[in-house]
Amino acid sequence: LQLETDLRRAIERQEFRLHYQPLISLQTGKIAGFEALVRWQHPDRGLVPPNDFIPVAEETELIIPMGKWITHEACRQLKIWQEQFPQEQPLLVSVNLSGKQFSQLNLVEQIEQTLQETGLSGHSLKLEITESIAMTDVESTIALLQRLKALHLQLSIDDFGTGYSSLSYLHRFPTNTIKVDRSFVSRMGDESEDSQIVQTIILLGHNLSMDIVAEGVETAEQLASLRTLKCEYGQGFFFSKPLVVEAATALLKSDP
Ligand code: G
Ligand code: G
Ligand code: NA
Ligand code: MN
Repeated sequence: LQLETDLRRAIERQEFRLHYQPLISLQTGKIAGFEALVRWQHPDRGLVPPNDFIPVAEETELIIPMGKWITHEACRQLKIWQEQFPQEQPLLVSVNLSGKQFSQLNLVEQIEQTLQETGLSGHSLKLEITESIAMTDVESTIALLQRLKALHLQLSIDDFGTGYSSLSYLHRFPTNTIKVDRSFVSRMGDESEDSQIVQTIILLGHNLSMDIVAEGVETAEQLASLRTLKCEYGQGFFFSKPLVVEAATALLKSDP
């Protein structure tokens, strides 16, 4: 209950911060964009990680105003980076949606308004929903994803491989990207079962015309295997941990 009170106050006092983890194109080695990850700058407890407050924010529906702020802030910051670092393929930002947000009635209108207010193109915003959320009510998922697609957003299935996917539905999702869960990537190695799983997910995604993001890339060996498997993007500590804005800006400056 104390946490709930604190969370309410944190929204008013604007105590949330976004960290940005680079998304790397495995073909070029360049930064293609960032995943925005929320943290709570608590006055007494310091920087609180999302796993310590997102579940309570979900239960109390405080995730709705919080999520609105997160999307707005990520779009605002990305617009600044796009102007500072113009490139042929513009930088994109990826934002995580919780289950409660995904069933929020005015989600599409809210995102449309955020794009208008920040001047960011819908093409540059990617929304991540977990496989479990996507599969909860497949018909409403498809309907909602289609409405988001109409705003030109990019859509991603997060933590793929950890939930129950009905493959017969996957091809009906108008998603651009599958993110391979880091539990598979971290156990990749020569002839390991997990390498085969990653390979299978990549082939499946490509057959459905989706790009693949491998999360949790931590070693040069994992990177080499993923490149051999024609995985499009990678994210993970091998490239960079999530960064504060200033550090991400510095990284963009030094990106070849
Ligand atoms: O950043 P970190 O690895 O601590 O994130 C832990 C979990 O919190 C991840 O599952 C991540 O998806 C989730 N998370 C991080 N930022 C956000 C956010 O902005 N919104 C939601 N809904 N979840 C987030
Ligand atoms: O559930 P989700 O995929 O959104 O989780 C993102 C979280 O994963 C981030 O909070 C980040 O801190 C964490 N993360 C990112 N890269 C790595 C990595 O290479 N290894 C590990 N162990 N965690 C990572
Ligand atoms: Na994610
Ligand atoms: Mn994930």
